[in-house]
Amino acid sequence: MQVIKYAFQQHGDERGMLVALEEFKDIPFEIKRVYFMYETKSDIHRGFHAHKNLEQILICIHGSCKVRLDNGLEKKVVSLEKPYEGLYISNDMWREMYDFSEDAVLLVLASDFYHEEDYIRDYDEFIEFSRKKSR
Ligand code: T46
Repeated sequence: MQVIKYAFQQHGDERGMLVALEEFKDIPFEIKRVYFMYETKSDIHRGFHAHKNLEQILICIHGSCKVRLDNGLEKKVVSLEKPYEGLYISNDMWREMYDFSEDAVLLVLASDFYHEEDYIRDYDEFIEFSRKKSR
């Protein structure tokens, strides 16, 4: 399984750091939605779904968290600990976010608006979906 983790360009000077993200340049898709999660308790696991079409980039802009990715054949855990790191997640990855630090803010850039019907929330359905895709 290929994990795509970007290290975005950091613009730093004596005032501090700045990261700028532009669609189709730093981010490989049109950014149609931005959301973020914070105050996630350390024992909480979120996600547990894949998507039919959505592409996303996850950036832990403060604190840290882990993401477990599962493509139906393999699983990998990725740590997000730096505000300039972005994890690309294609639609066909089952994802789980966990191990949030108390101060974690997880920012997500998404290629589409929120559509509940785009979610695959049943694991067996996800396995069937990924098998059909790889046929
Ligand atoms: C994903 C992972 C990384 C909205 O109303 N609009 C939105 O854009 C989103 C993302 C959520 N919501 C509502 C739906 C739920 O009532 O916010 C509530 C929490 O969403 P959810 O349980 O889907 O959150 P997570 O953390 O399980 O998953 C989210 C994204 O939904 C998902 O697409 O890939 O983060």
